[in-house]
Amino acid sequence: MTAIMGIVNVTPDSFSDGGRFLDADAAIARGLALRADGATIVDVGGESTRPGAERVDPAIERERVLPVVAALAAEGVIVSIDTMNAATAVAAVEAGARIVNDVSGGLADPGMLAAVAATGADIVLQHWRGPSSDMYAAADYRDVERELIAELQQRVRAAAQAGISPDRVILDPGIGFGKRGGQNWHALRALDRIVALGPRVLVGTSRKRFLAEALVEARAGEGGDLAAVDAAPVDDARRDLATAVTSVLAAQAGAWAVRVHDAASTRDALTVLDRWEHA
Ligand code: PMM
Repeated sequence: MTAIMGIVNVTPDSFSDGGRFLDADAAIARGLALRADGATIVDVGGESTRPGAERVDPAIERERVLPVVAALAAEGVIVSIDTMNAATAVAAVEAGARIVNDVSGGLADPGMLAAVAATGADIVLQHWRGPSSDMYAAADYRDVERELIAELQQRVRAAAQAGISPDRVILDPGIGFGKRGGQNWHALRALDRIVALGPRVLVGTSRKRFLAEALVEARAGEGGDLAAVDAAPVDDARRDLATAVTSVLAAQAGAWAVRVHDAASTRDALTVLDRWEHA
């Protein structure tokens, strides 16, 4: 069955949990609660990648994440570290993380791939075209699906050159990263072809803006007011329901894991899929 990666953002400005888990103890408790709800992996991040976000000092990032990584790993949780900094990745693996989740696919820090190669950890290579501070500047595609696949293949080759074999690689289409609303649906349509590349595939749609936009558009009808997404935010319950549906679709396309804020709703949805497929 497709695995669930639960999200613990240890940041003051994350768009999804608004800094509620800044305190290390609260973040650890959140990680354990995610496991109880069905997450077999917990992804710990100390730097927001929200569109428009500025970079965080790597020392502050490490201060935020390392106690959480160490405590969750000591509890037997499979921890992944969400970072674009090689030094943070290495320190987190030393603290017990088994997966490095680099949303830049090794592009933000030129030392990342070699550093991870030496640790023996697995690495998530996400599709990325530039920093969050200028996220949509690169959202210019002729053919989203074709370009996405070519750029992911390029990252697999770069990882191999740095000494990371494809069986240690997890590919991610980078939903919301350098992609506007509709482009995200095209990226998801390419999932089965991304799966066919060989490495495991992770998909992160959880609570993202393109889902909220779709829900608002559907209610407003054609020509609906997209500014309404900001004016009357789609609440987390509705976003989690939409996320659970995308989790099922990703699982059907062959995804190895889905990255979510609410593990319980996605676990229920994946359980229904499992019964459907194995009746
Ligand atoms: N999305 C976010 C952060 N990290 N990592 C991976 N591998 N895939 C994603 O889609 C992804 C990520 C942004 O979402 P958040 O701030 O709600 O965690």
